[in-house]
Amino acid sequence: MKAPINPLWVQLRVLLQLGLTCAVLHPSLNQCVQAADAATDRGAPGAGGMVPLILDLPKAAFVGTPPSDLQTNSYTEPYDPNKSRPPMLVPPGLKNIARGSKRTCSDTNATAEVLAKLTDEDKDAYDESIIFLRRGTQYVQMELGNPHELFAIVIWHAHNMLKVYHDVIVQVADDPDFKQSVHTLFNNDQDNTSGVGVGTDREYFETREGKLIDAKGIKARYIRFYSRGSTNGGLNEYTEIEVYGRPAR
Ligand SMILES: [Ca+2]
Ligand SMILES: [Ca+2]
Repeated sequence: MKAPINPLWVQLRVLLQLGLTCAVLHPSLNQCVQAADAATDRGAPGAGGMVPLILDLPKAAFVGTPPSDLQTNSYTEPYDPNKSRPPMLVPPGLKNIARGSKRTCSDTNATAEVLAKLTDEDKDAYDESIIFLRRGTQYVQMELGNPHELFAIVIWHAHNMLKVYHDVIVQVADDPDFKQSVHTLFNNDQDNTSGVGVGTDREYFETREGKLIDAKGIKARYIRFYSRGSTNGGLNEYTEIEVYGRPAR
């Protein structure tokens, strides 16, 4: 004789099946994301000989949504994990010229060894992958040696949790003191608390995708990256910066 079916057991079995389905789906979803990343590698030249920018993205470090008490500004882009970034088209043959740059920083405690982590290709969200700079408005600066044409810049501050960085400003110039031919490529300091100028760009949540900035082929020898802490604290963090460009003709 069959034992009577316990309704609690039925509910438990449904939950277990759902859990298994998610466990099976999850790695396949991840593979889809990886496949989408790799697809850009095979991008064929499009109109005008431009090609999709190839980016090697780190693994996501978190899932979920921002806590309800996270203080953002009216000019912060809402967090949307389902929104994928469209590929950026760039001229073919660009290199990550940040790797060969000479790096300096407004925080004089940051040694050359520490600053080397900005371009060591480690973009993971582990503590040891992130460098920590002093509180307040700070910048890291790259000297490219000779003038270069810049097309794309990608910044990963820290994607170890959902946070929004303040006063993210990217400027280029022809001199190390940023007095000659200064151009602002990105500025989300809309209340000008860093005093570099009123920005018109939006704040954004840090993710594994980093922040991609279109530099539109501007010629420059120096690049400066500002920030002023995040929704998670006053310290300034960086994981990696990539700059795609080529020597100016
Ligand atoms: Ca790094
Ligand atoms: Ca600000």
